[in-house]
Amino acid sequence: MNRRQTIQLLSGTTIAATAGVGHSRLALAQQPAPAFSLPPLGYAYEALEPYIDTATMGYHHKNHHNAFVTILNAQVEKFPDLAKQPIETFLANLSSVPEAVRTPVRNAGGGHWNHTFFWSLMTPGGAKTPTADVKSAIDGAFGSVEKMQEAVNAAAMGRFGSGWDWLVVGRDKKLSAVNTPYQDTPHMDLGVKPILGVDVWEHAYYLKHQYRRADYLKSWWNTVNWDKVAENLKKAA
Ligand code: MN3
Repeated sequence: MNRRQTIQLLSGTTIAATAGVGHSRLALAQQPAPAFSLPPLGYAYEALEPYIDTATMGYHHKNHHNAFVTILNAQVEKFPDLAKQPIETFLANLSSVPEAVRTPVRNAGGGHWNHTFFWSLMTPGGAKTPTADVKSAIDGAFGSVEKMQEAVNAAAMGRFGSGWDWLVVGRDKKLSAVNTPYQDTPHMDLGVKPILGVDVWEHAYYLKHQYRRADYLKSWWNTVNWDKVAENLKKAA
């Protein structure tokens, strides 16, 4: 037995011992895990009632978001190098994504990022008002929290069809309200950093509010996780 064989034998033994048992476990361990996975919400589907209903949260997370994860993983299987960089990096540089998968990466990658961000921005029983740092940034840019909410709502109402609405830190470090079509993220064309975002696709509200996007937005503000917004602001500044 030469040195190389010894090393192989040793490492094989170690893997088998770590995995616990037999060859089937070992074979499974050799299959790489998918690059992206559906993140847990961190709260129950019913936790945001009465503002966001249980059925909407369930379908939205298990079906809509999960579909983006599945499609994104299928693209990464074709071009594994994609997963070697943070998702924000390739979303902000779509021209670097191989043309053969650019459109599904834009849609499914954007969808995965947007929804992951969105879930983290809602919480049951959170603070009803922004933290001091967030409030002072909002006051500086909009005049008041109410005016900021009006601006975000107006941007959302102005988005024809499906898309997202954002509070972002711009290149000038100031806050502004913007919207993006489809599953585009603010990193893509705008190159700005979002600290708050709301899904204004009809699937996000149709079961409870039908066509009334304004009613949904009014409800949605009650779910905002202001601690998370404060964390996002700190990171973006
Ligand atoms: Mn959605």
